[in-house]
Amino acid sequence: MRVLYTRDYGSHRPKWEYYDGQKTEYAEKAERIDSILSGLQRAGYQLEQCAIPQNCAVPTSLHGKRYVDFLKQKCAAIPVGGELISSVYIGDTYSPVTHGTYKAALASANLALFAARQLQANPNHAIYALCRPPGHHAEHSSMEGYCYFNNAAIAAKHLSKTAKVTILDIDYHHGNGTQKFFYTSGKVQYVSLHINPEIGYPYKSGYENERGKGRGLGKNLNLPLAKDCDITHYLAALTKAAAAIRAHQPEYLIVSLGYDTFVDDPIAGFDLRAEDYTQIGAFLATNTAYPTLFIQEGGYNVGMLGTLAANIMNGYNSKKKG
Ligand code: SP5
Ligand code: ZN
Repeated sequence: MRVLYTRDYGSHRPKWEYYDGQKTEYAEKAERIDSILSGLQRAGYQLEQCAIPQNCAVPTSLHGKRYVDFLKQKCAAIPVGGELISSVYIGDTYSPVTHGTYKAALASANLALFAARQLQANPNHAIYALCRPPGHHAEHSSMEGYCYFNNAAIAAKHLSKTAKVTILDIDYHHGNGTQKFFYTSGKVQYVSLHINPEIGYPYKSGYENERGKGRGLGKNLNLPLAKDCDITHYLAALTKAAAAIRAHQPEYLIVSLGYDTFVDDPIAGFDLRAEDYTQIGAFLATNTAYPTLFIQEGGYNVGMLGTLAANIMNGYNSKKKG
């Protein structure tokens, strides 16, 4: 298991988010990645810092050029400490634009792309890319839900030039952006476990009857789960996910990995315990044993993230062959 990160995650530090007229502390903190890095280091994993060049690839393979330019220009114009919370291309109240947002988002997207290339070069070594900001809510021309560029989708698009790919999304929230990008694709399958969107963010998508369209028909699988979902129900859903993935026969698996399924997550409502992540890791290594790229998405209990990350990776490595 290789662990890749870039230092640029720290340049995006919004202070506030807004919900139902209330201004609250921004949950998607830079310290999340600090916690994961130290948890993985404590557990004995080597951390590989990747230098992402300033002039790295702009993710116009998926996102609109005007959208990317908007983000770049707004970031350059906004003073340090400022936060733009509402404008065109800003899809909700969880995705403010700050001076350092473009730098961090671009590095996060490029880390995902770099990690995908590394996996192609050496498919036997699973990779965990500590992307921040996260990506799965970001759409073609819309920043949403703490997400600016869709890191997992960018990696999947690259890998799918030569291979069939599955994205398994185990963040607490449905990845509306990722689903949308590949909704008509027969090559990239999207499978997601998440809170029932009737009661949880992003509300607008993630329903069971969204099964894909055209060539993508049958390649989109949503497994919405009830509030307080525990490990028994979670593993039952993962078993359905694994069967669907086997039917697609992917050459690569991308796991959109969120820890907001943890019982003490401050913004979510599942009932998974720290030790359950070891089981999830072991389950994935056993039942979805493809060349795998883990991409960091959500998870907001900063103090516990390091433990949860170490548990899932230890579980994975305990069962991984080769
Ligand atoms: C990547 C990711 O996990 N994005 C999640 C964005 C969802 N943010 C909305 C959370 C809504 C919280 N509602 C108020 C909770 C009060 N305790
Ligand atoms: Zn989430």
